[in-house]
Amino acid sequence: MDWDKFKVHGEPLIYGAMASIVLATIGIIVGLTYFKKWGYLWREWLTTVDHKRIGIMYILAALLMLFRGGVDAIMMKLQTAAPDMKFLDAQHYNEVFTTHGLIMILFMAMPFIIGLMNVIVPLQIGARDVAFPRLNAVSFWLFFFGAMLLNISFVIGGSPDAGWSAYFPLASLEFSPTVGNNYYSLALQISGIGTLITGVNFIVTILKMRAPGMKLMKMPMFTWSVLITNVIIVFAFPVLTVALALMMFDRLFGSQFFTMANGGMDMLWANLFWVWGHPEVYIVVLPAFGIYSEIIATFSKKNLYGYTSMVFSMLIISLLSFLVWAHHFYTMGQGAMVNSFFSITTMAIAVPTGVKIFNWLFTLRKGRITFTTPMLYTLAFIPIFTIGGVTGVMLAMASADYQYHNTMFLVAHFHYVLIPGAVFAVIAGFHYWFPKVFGFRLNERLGKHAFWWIIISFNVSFFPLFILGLKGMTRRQYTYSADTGFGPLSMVSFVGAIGLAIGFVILVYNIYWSTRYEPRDTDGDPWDARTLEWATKSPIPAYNFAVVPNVKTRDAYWSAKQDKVPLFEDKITKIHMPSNTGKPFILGVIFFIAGFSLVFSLWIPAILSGVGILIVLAAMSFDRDHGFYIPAEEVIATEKKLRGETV
Ligand code: HEM
Ligand SMILES: [Cu+2]
Repeated sequence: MDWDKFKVHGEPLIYGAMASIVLATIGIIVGLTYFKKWGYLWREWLTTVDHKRIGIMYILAALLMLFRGGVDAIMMKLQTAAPDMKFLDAQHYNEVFTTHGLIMILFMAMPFIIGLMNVIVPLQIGARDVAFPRLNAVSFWLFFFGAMLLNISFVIGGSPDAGWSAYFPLASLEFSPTVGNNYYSLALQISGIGTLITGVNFIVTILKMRAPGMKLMKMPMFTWSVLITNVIIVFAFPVLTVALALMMFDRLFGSQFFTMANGGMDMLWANLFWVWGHPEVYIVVLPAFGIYSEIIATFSKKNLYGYTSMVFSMLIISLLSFLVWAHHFYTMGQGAMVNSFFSITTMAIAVPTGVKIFNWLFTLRKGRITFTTPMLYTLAFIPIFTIGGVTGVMLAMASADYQYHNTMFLVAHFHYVLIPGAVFAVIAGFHYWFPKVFGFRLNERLGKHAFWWIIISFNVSFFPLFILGLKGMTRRQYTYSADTGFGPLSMVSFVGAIGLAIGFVILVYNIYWSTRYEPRDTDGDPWDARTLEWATKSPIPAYNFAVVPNVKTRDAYWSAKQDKVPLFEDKITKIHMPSNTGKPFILGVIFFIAGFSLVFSLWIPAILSGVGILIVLAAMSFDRDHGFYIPAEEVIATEKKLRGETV
């Protein structure tokens, strides 16, 4: 066997990363053993099927990935801060922007959103869990081990280096001979299957598990956005699955789907990738719209303006998102007719998006606004996202795109869309729903500090890129000479990135500080909010609602508080719960081993783990465990305790 394939040579950076991974692993193992936490970890977390805990694990993993993607970003900014920097070489710069893009979108933004929807959606619709709790655990572990597979590429074998879009022929064996793009095809495949399962699970959950009386048009806006998002997932992800499978065949078994010779078509990859890739952007942005809608309504103390048009504009956006993919390669010679078509569809998306922006503004109008941290992020989102949107319309014009294409202008544009449109949203949602999950708020003063650092630094870091792009600085360019004149603005951009990092550090510090010092609130409704998730106590009991709520209006909890519409009318009875299971975790581990073996073409372990996967799946199918009941007396006791009464 050729051991050399596993090694990554060269840089102190990589040896540093290897050493810290080993140290962190040893640290975790020693810590768990010392505090005797292995059993707790296994029983309460690794085997859990509770949507709230699965959601928390998604969010923790996403925060970890935000750190990793952020370190990648800082490294790139440092390398391009001044002319002729020697911090990263060309190969490493390629690897770093590739993993940065992949991690930020697939392993940070999307799981963060999926984490929030796991925690919140069942509560918002008055359900006790998702439709298929065990499948939900499968989704999480496939996502998690897929993410881990991509992450180890940095220290074992080398990372993918052909951009997050992995265009062929660049990503083919011929031009990218390291195992990096094998990792790409397998890590994304494994976590992508997890996401696809999530899609099915949440569509069924939202369509079938709503509390009695909650008609579709009475659903909270976040739930609507999640429903539409999961429909997009179910249509978009199979395309990725197929594209990645073909990529794997090309790279591992010598097929010629995307090669330039023997009848292969490199543009087939670009098309398949963006047929998934563009809807993917909406998969992270639509739930963000949902989060902002909830926050704006809550902190303006008003009904959301234009509910119906909000729903319809999301439906139209989801449809259009599948009709715009070729705007990513206007310059690849597809002709004026095709470019015009995609130009028009792309610009059309601005219309429903504009409808939403105006609806938010009208909701704010004459509202009694409170400037909490989540509300501040929401208010900052509106103008910043609009800059992202307007530059998007500029890029949508095919002929003008010949100028913008592959420049820093594009990089500025999509960060102006994705950071307010996904990152600010998950941070806002995180601050907003944190007290629901943990029973205390994040500190507002620290929260606002972090907010100002993040918002100002974001603009300092990314606005200069618009100018640099128009001056001709290309993206994915690892260095430049002083006479290009790119130096000063690149330095400004680097300083902004450092400011962003400081903002995130304050945010994380806030979590630590608040855990220790913030006063606990057991009331469960600290913001005087509107939707059903606030009708349970905090922290939320395992069964969510002792009695299933009866919904009569939109924002049911608000009308229960304002107009004394009764919400919980039934008697407490025994509650059915699913039992925990270790199989999804084991499945994830075996998928990881299978993926790793395939990356290095180790056929025997690959086949064995393939058989292992089938065995676990069979075991899951024949599982006769139908869950258990919590007796009514126990529910009553828990409820009393949560209300602070003695039992
Ligand atoms: C937190 C601050 C961030 C900074 C400082 C940052 C910085 C950068 C830089 C320097 C590049 C490479 C530009 C180039 O040379 O082509 C880049 C690319 C990229 N970033 Fe970010 N980024 C940040 C956050 C994000 C987030 C939150 C996302 C997505 C949700 C994201 C998605 C991407 C993508 C998709 C690419 C393109 C990768 C490629 O060319 O293959 N970034 N970013
Ligand atoms: Cu697109």
